[in-house]
Amino acid sequence: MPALDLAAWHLTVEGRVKKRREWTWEELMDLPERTVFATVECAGNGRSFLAERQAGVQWGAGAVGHAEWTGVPLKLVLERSDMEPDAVEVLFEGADVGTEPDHPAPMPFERSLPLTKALHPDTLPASRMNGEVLDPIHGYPLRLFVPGWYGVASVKWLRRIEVVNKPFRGYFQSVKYTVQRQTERGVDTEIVGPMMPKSEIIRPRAGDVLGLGGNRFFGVSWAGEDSVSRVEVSKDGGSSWSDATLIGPQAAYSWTLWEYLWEAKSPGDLTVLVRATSSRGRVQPTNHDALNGGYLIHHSRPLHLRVADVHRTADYADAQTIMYDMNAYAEEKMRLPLDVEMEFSGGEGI
Ligand SMILES: Nc1nc2c(c(=O)[nH]1)N[C@H]1C(S)=C(S)[C@@H](COP(=O)(O)O)O[C@H]1N2
Ligand SMILES: [Mo]
Repeated sequence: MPALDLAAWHLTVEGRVKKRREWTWEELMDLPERTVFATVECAGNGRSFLAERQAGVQWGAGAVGHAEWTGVPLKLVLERSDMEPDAVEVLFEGADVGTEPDHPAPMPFERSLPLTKALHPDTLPASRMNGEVLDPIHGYPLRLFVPGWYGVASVKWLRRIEVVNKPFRGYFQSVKYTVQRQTERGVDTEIVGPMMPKSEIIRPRAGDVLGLGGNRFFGVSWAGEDSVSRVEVSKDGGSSWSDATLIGPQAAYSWTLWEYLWEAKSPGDLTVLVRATSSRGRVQPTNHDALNGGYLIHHSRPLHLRVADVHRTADYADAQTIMYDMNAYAEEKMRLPLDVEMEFSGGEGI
């Protein structure tokens, strides 16, 4: 994590541009800002749940979060440098330099974006998260923020932008952060980009025992650049599905809260799955696609529960109670720096 001093800091814009420029913090802050609400997930989130172990950090479910991001649209910054007509991508460099086990030579963290995404008005070099100056760990003073894309695209400690006229193939988008895709020509390699539709059940949790009568499930679903239009719950491992109720706003880039109320009539074991459908009709799959390797882990993960022969008395049909519980949950979790189940994988890299 580089320690950056704002007085000495500047942002260089160079490459295939007519006007190379070095922005000071004050100059950049003079441009109009924009605010975007977005959910961001690490492309390797959930890796520890895969049947076949994949190299990298063994994330549990928690490498995902939602925040309000504020910054100057990248488009405005690029416009002031006047890109050459042969520009095809924009490359972003962070100030952190390091090595990986399979890359012993020191390298900065670098990722590129296609022009369409780089010039989208919601793509921001962000200076604030939830209205506050970025924490050093989240990229102070400036990070690129690419809504709807896996976290790896959002380069922290941004210090240099280079407009390039051929596709960039750096370590973090050729050796790491790629998936395989079956095409007519054979198997192609694709760079990890937009986030896939996915859901997490917040309550109940694995191993919880439900009671006879009313039971409440709640969680979140997200769908990258799309909004979530539907969430379904299965209690029989995917044979039959019922609609959950979406709560609060359904917006592009943003996760949506949902709840599902269910009357348990008899005791027994349950395998619960949840699946999201995006506004563009993309549906969360039931199984992990092996071509994704250790990335894009977005299948419906089974939650095993038991219904015991006891009656629960809580009135789970009360919407106020549900919102109250969710708010209490958010309040409790919000300020924890690392609300994730995580285990380090010795020497395997990211
Ligand atoms: N400069 C830099 N930016 C980076 C990374 C990094 O290692 N260096 N990691 C990326 C990855 S893989 C993720 S998932 C997100 C994590 O963002 P967060 O630390 O703010 O949660 O930052 C991305 N941006
Ligand atoms: Mo990541």
